Amino acid sequence: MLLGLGAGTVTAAIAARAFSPFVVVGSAIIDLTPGPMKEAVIRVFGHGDKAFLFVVLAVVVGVVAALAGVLEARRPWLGRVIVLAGGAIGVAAALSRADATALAALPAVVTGIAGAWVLVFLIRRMPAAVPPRAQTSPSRRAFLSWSVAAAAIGVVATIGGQLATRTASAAANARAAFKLPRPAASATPVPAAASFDVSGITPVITPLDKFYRTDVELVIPQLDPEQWSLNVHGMVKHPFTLSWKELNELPMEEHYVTLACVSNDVGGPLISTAKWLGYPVRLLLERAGVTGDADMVYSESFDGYTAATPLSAMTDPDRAAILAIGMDDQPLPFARGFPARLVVPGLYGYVSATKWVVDLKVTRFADYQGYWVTQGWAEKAPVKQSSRIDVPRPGVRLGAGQQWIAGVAWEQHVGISKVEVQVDDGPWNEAELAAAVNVDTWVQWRWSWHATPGDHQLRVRATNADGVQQTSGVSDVLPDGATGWHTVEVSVA
Ligand SMILES: Nc1nc2c(c(=O)[nH]1)N[C@H]1C(S)=C(S)[C@@H](COP(=O)(O)O)O[C@H]1N2
Ligand SMILES: [Mo]
Repeated sequence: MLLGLGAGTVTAAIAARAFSPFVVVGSAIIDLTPGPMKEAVIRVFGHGDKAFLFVVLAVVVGVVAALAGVLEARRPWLGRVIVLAGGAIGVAAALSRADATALAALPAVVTGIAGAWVLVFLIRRMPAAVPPRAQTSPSRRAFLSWSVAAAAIGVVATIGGQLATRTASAAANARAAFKLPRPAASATPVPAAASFDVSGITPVITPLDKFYRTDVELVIPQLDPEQWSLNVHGMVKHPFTLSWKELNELPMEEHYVTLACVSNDVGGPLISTAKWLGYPVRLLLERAGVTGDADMVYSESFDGYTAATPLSAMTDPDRAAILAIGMDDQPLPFARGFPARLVVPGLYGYVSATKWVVDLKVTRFADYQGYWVTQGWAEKAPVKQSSRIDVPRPGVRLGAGQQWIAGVAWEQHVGISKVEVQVDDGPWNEAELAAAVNVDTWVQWRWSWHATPGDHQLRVRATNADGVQQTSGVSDVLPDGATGWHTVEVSVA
């Protein structure tokens, strides 16, 4: 039983923090306990009320476990059924929580299965009958050793899992209590003219829950900001470590920046825009004093994920490369790198946007490679000029007559000056461009099409602020980003 609970607690720490078997069953008991009884317990035990509950639970679990062992030894199956029924109670308790997630029941399932399995394992190793005068027969000793080992592993796993969960909730509490500092330099507000009133068009600022996400972390890390610090070192005169408190006392800047993933296909969804709050990396590097022939900043997350960013992009006073702590007026969500991440306009995320960043090393491209570069992606990866049709959606049936063709176009840090739309093999038509928020964000466009019955191909291309037209040449996302003109097929009735 201890081993089952340990396995369940570790599962909870990894996959469903709030749903460790003890916690869900305990919470359900609290919910089911009549009010007067609850008050009596609190009166007697005060702040020890939860401890009292857990002691009672532990005793009940111990008695049930002993019973299951005795029964399983006599009648195989019966003990297992009892253990699995215990797991089922845990599942029911987990699913009854208001905040139950898809994985909420998993720790209890693991508890039941691991408990039943170890029960069978031990019973199989139990000596058939203990001769009265041979108390220390080898099989008896082996059985006791296995039992003690299972119990010990269970206790260690339970305590370890519980501690891991506690640390995680310290991070959640810290994030909930954290008030973003007011920006010393606010972003220019998004002009009304940046958004077209076209149904289905991509909003110019992406709602937080719609922002694309890519990372290699299996479980969303929850770092406690009090434990966080940023180490700035390498080819610098004055290496230093920045604490969370120090970071928050620095004057923060707000910037609207579009972030793009190199894995985004032409027309794909892996690109989004947010308002970021952070401190310029350039000023951190100034404080450190870059020396020698450094040409790269090697950023590392707490778990060893890395990115190599050109030093010039980090030190350019005209490029808002920031150590971000806020996203759309909120502390960074955990999935976005809380407490801090990098945002560098104009570079694909894999060479710039390290989340949960804890280390900046000034170095040389010749000496280090970022995580994805070792997997065959390009060393230098500026975001490629592109445009996307969002309206109409591919394959839809439209009515004949006036229809909007609309979408977004971007070349971060350069800007877009023109978007054109082509229907089938017809002429290119200049679309209307919405106001740009700034050169680091995408821009909306729309063109009013007189749709005629039949099947049609719609195609889009952009021209950047330097007059360079988006290439029609098709290239794959590997190694440094996709190119080509986004084409959508629709039929008009
Ligand atoms: N620690 C860490 N940071 C990371 C990644 C990662 O896997 N781990 N992925 C990068 C990639 S490939 C991209 S495109 C961006 C995506 O940021 P987002 O998930 O906030 O959209 O984060 C970057 N930062
Ligand atoms: Mo990415």
